[in-house]
Parts: sequence; structure tokens; C-alpha cells
Amino acid sequence: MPTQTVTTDFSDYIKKTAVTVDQALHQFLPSEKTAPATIHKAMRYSVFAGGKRLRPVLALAAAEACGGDPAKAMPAACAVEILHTYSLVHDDLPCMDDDDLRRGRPTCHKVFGDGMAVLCGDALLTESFLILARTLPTARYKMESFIHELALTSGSRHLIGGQVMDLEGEGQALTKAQLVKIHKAKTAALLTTSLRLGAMSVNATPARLEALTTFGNCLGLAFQIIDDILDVTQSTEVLGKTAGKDAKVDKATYPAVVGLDASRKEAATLTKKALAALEPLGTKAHRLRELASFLLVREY
Ligand code: GRG
Repeated sequence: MPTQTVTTDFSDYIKKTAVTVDQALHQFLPSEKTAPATIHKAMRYSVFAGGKRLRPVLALAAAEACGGDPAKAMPAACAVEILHTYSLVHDDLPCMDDDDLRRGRPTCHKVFGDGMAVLCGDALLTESFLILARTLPTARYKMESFIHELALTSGSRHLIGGQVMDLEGEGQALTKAQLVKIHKAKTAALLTTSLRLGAMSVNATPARLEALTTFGNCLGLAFQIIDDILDVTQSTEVLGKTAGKDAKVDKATYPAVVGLDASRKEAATLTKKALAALEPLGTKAHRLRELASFLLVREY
């Protein structure tokens, strides 16, 4: 975390929230000893590999921004992190992005084998819904709304659809509009759903949910543009994943399509739009504001 741009208070908040999330994840996930042990070891290996926990933080901060108790959003926060981890495990497989390093450690299939990694991803995806089902329904949102939200985002219309467009786009000269479509589906959709599920867990009003959706769409696209930039400007050691991978496999990225400077400017403009969307939420959204500002200057 670049200390010059982050207050101690925000840095402490992120660290403390990540610890609380990890404690909940430990409770929710089956123990390593649960039979069959190998799959549960693989699941825990992948989940506790040191991710930034951005999606859970978004869910918990969204609950707070809506004036609710963040603790109520913990099942949703853990569900999105587990689902995100599944997507990373499958994305790293030899038949997808074929990567050896993730979160600073050998990827799941490198340690447990391809077959076990496929099953680990499948199990994490299923487990995320099991954990989400622990959410207590509210006056406005019944359990089916929570399930619908996560299923729609993780399915073929968004997350998987984005991966399909990504795979089919390799080696092709994509337009900016096509790239934006991929980034929205692969990245922005799950970040937005993290916010929405956190807010729904505390019975957010439709107006607040709408404001968070706009915030998430802008923030999610900015986050992926920064990710594309970091892929060309940072080292493998700092990122904890193979740097320069996108260019190597001839993948369309923001810097490749519009250049580095224009990419930085676009990320800044989107972050401004994201911050403007938070206005109706008032001071309770201060953690989301800090987070958006931090993500723009992040170094990994
Ligand atoms: C279902 C196989 C499959 C793929 C769906 C989400 C996705 C598409 C693939 C995962 C890899 C990828 C490049 C996703 C884009 C979003 C992104 C930048 C993920 C990395 O998120 P961070 O930086 O990761 O929050 P940590 O490790 O910190 O949690």
C-alpha cells in the first residue's frame, strides 16, 4: 500500500476488516480435515493465499454506507470472496490463462494438479451460495433476491460471458467498446454485486442501491483499467502474479488499445464519476470514498 497517499486510519480499517473477513472465512469454510481432505486443503490453500479482500471490504463498507450493521453483511462479503477465488483458480488453469503464480504463491493446479483445481473451483463456486444462504432476509430483500443477484453476475451473462469474450478476443484487434464490454462483465459486475449484496443485507432503500450500482460500475471499470496498467508497469514480485502476461498472450488491454496516458486519465475520470454517485449517501459512505481514491493510486 503506498503509504504517502493513505491515512493511517484508512490503512488500519483495511487491515482490521481483512482480519475480520478472514476469521469469518475460516468459520464458514469446511476444515482441512473434512473428508475428502484434499479438496478442502485446495480450497483453503486458494482462499487463504493473501488476496486483497477488496470485494468483502466493498460489501461491508456498502452496508455501513446504508446506515446498517456491517456484521449483517458478513455472509455476503465472504460469499463474493469465495466466488472470486473460484474464478481465479479456473482462470489460472492451463486451458485458460495458464498461470503458475497467483497471490504470490504457486497456483492451485501447480500444487494440487489440474483435475483437483477444476474441482476446487467448482466447490468454491457452490460453497459461495451455501455461505450466502446464511444471510438473514430483510423486509425488502428475500433470500431469492440474494441468490438471483449472485447467480446473475457469476453466470454466462456477466463473469463467464466476459471470460468467453476474453478467450475469443485473444490475438484479435479489439475496439475500445469491445474491451469495455469485457472489463464490465469480467470485473465490474462482481464488484458491483459485492456492494449491492452488502447493501441488501441491511435492507437498503432502492435509491441507495441504485447509487451504489452506479458507483460500482464506474469503480469496477476503473479498477480493471488500473489492473491493465499495473500489468505493464509493475514487477511480478510486487503483483504476486505474472507481470506482462496480457501482452505475452496478445490480449487486448486498455494501455494496448488507447495508450498508458489515456488509460490513466480514463481511470481518474471514472473514479470521479464513482465518487459523485456516492453523494446521496452522505458521510456514512466515507470508507467507500477512501477506497475509491486508494484504488486509483494502488501499486499492486
Ligand atoms: C470463471 C474462469 C472464470 C473466469 C471469469 C473473473 C475472471 C473471469 C477471471 C479471473 C482473472 C481476472 C483477470 C479477473 C479480472 C478481475 C481481476 C483484476 C481480478 C483480480 O482481482 P484482485 O486484484 O485479486 O482483487 P486478489 O488476489 O487481491 O483478490
